[in-house]
Amino acid sequence: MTTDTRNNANNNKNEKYARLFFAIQPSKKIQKTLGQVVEKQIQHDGGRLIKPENIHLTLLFLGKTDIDKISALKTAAGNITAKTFNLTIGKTRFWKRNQIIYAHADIYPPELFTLVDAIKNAVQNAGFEFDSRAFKPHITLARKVTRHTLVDFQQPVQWHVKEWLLMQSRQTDQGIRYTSLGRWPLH
Ligand code: 2AM
Repeated sequence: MTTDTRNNANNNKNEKYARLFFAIQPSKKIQKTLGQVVEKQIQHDGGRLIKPENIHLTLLFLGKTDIDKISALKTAAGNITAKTFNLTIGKTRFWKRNQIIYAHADIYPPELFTLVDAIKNAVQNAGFEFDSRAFKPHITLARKVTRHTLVDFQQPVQWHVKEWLLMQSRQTDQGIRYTSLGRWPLH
């Protein structure tokens, strides 16, 4: 495991809780490409684009977590071994109820679901609670969207996923900011 100490949630002694989730995050290049996919559409139809640096796929949302428990969470996560996998992202979809546009992979391979199950088991065994709703992989590109024209990428994006992260979400003056508290390689 590598710990991103720069962004350690314990740095700020005034914070007792952190809003956490596990995720995979593509390279800056892929984030930029995905960020541009619905840019024009949002300018035309309305909605709020996700900043490219915030583009990710959530594996497990934990929500409000006591910061004193983060090291136990990282220890549990560090015991997981899982395999690398590839995602080919070739289209967008509209999730009407959530009012989001998200990028969608043609196939979500079994390794992704195995990783999510391993994270769920590990954090549950370590005494953490989380929403038990079924995992529905998606990469949110825009929020507060009320209509959408589906985009088929001319050239699908190839994402080789080789690590996963523990992320903290913070509301800042500049909007939502995600920082990584830990990252673990896939093998
Ligand atoms: P979304 O993109 O579909 O909104 C950080 O907030 C990440 O956690 C986002 O990817 C978000 O998914 C997800 N998230 C936020 N609240 C959640 C919840 N209550 N249950 C599951 N995932 C959530």
